[in-house]
Amino acid sequence: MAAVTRQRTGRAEILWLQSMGIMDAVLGLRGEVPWGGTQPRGLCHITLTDGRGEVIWRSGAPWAGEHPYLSHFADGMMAVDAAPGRAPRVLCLASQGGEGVLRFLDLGTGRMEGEVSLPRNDYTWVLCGRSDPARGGRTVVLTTQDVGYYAGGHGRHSALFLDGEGGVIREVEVPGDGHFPACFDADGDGWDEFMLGYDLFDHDGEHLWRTDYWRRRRINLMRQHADQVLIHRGLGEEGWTAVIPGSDALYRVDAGGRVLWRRRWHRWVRRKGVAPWPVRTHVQFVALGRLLANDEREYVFVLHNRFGMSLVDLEGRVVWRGKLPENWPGGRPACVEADSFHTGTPMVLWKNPLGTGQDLLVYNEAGWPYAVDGRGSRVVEFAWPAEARQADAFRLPGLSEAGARPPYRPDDWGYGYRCLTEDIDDDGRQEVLIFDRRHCWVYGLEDGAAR
Ligand SMILES: [Ca+2]
Ligand SMILES: [Ca+2]
Ligand SMILES: [Ca+2]
Repeated sequence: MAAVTRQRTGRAEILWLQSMGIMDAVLGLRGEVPWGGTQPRGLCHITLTDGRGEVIWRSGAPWAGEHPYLSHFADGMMAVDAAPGRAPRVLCLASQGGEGVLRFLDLGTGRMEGEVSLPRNDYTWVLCGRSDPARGGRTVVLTTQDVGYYAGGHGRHSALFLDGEGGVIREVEVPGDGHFPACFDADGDGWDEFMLGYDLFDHDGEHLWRTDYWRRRRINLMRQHADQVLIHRGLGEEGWTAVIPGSDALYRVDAGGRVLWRRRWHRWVRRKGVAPWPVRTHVQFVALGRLLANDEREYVFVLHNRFGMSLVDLEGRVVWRGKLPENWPGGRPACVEADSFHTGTPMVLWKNPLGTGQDLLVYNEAGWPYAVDGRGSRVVEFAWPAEARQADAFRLPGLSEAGARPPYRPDDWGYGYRCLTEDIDDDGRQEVLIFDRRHCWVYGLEDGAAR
């Protein structure tokens, strides 16, 4: 994963994490790699670079294996904390001998300042919020990713509330929590709250409320976990709402936990010789912004787990439905089947790149990224660099024959690309950073043309 910080010098710097991701990424493989145990454990290598890619420091040993390593969902395993009156630091989830740990590093030097043992090894997200802000206090919240469908899973979702030094405050059950929990000041008092799935928690882990729809219903962890909590504050509006892709439905929830609307979709399954039948789409991820030209309203772009995409307005009305195509200008690697990706962060918002007020979406789930508007029209293409070709570079042992699939998801082995949008040269306009495990390519717009 990669994360941008400005906490050290005020200028944009990028933290790069090499990690196995959740539970040492043994999920789905039942602890074994098919070619005989070359998958290492406990990889946690962090590099800080400046906006031009110059290395400032490195921490831990980089991956040095002959073959690619398996990494699953490391998207939220690192956070930066800049409490007033103290040096900024990096918080990172890792594992040590198969046990979960939380590490604290000095952001200035990369030096490890401390490490606390965790009761579990399936935490995937680290959040750091303000607690007792007058004294620079912090609450650290770790959430799990285990809903019982991975080998070795515990079958329940929980979150661990820690103080700023890693001391345990309490552990809470969060049955509907999936990915992308939110940390924000929900009531404007300067202390941060945490929305984990359909539940809002106070700074000390006290449960404040559950979204009303789920107060008297039982959440099916497979079908109804919240894959994302997107907190939205409208321009000039007081308060906030949450947009939650909840697996089989999309919700918009107000600041009191009331569902403003809930929308579901279906798609038709067609098999030879039988009548088509409908199944629910998996509402997996959303992005929110001013996504249409000459329209100041905001819209929600919905990804249905590669089965399609929708655009809805803030009232839940569908404006557009379609599907963004795959894009492999250098040729699709043989083992990557169309639609096989299922990345944690399939899309990022590109704020006002054209200077018109309209936002674009950089889509990175199906090959080389490109930028679209809210109706899926391709607006910006990023010039293809020859070194981005992955067909042979990522070949795995035993998979030399064309078309062979690697065990588990190809993107977990490094196929495909990830993206970030950030103003890394401080000129007031966001650049697009496209990266894989070897390279990062930076794109910007100058008078509407890629540079
Ligand atoms: Ca608060
Ligand atoms: Ca509070
Ligand atoms: Ca810039």
